[in-house]
Amino acid sequence: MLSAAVALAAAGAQRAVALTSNTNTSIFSPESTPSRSIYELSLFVLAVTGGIFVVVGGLIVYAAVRFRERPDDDGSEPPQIFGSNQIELSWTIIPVLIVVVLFLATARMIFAIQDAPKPAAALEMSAIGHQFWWEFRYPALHITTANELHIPVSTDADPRPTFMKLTSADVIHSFWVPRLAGKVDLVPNRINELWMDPHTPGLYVGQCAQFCGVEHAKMLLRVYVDTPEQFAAWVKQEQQPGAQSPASAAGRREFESQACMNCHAIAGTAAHGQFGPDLTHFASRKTLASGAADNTTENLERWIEDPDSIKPGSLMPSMHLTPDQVREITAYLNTLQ
Ligand code: HEC
Ligand SMILES: [Cu+2]
Repeated sequence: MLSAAVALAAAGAQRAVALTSNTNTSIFSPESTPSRSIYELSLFVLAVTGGIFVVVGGLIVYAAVRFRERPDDDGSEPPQIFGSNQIELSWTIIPVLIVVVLFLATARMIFAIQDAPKPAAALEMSAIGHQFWWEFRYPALHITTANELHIPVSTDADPRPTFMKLTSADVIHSFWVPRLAGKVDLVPNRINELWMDPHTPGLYVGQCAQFCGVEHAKMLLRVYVDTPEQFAAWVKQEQQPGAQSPASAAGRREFESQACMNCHAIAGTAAHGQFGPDLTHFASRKTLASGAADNTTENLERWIEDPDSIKPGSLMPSMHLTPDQVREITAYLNTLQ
């Protein structure tokens, strides 16, 4: 009985750890140089403002206690003092100095992050925001993918930072994976930049941080930081056309004869649409529609039947397909590893 309870508690704790380690979006556990600089600056600002809070709060408490009303008070006002150059100068100059220090520390850090040199081994790629999903392109590697970003781990021995250019196809979005880098907006007709050099492989999550329409809250981000071997394998896989089995030929025909192909691209097929996510390796993604649901057969069928049942207001229409058509297309998409 007791051991069962202990086992249950342990399982619960393990699950909690698994959940927090996968969904940690705390700026207080940085894993990359820019986010660490931001974290250190935030501690400095917290220390300065915390010090001010303690001094001001302490003086108020001291004054309230020291000068409280006592039974033997005669009820008269204490002596009133008007004008003191010394006091007025000190409460002007000290805050100005504090603000100048905070400003300089922040400006120095911003410039240090922006001016970081780009090593030859850096990975260059770009992110394009869409309502309500992310497009990721790696021009030098000839890869286009969506929603789940893969980048290599960067260590002191083998530095491979990722330099990202950001823009938008429609409205302003914002890329924020708090453990990896500061928040950077994706603005139409403008290219912003950010870089990150994650030191530990794993999954880092984030989300669109600028309200961009009804489904903004379901525009999540997953960044997989791969070991060099994993990353090389991922690149190799992405450069192939999606594996397809003869058994899914009916689904492929269906996909190519519906409007799907006007909005989606699948390398090696007639589908070259650009409006929606590239589906060439859709089955290798863990989630569907920018993290709106797990990528399972059940969810995928539901999505194809009626995207709004998972993401109300998404820009993919329901195509009113028959259950057979949905099943065939789902089976086909599931082969796109
Ligand atoms: C009018 C354009 C349009 C048409 C037609 C369309 N889609 Fe989409 N599709 C989109 C958009 C836009 C998204 C992204 C939605 C989001 O995440 O908010 C999407 C997302 C998806 C996704 C999820 C992709 C991912 O990476 O998570 C799948 C799968 C998908 N569509 C399959 C289909 C299939 C199958 C058809 C045809 C039956 C189809 N789509 C027709 C625009 C379209
Ligand atoms: Cu957005």
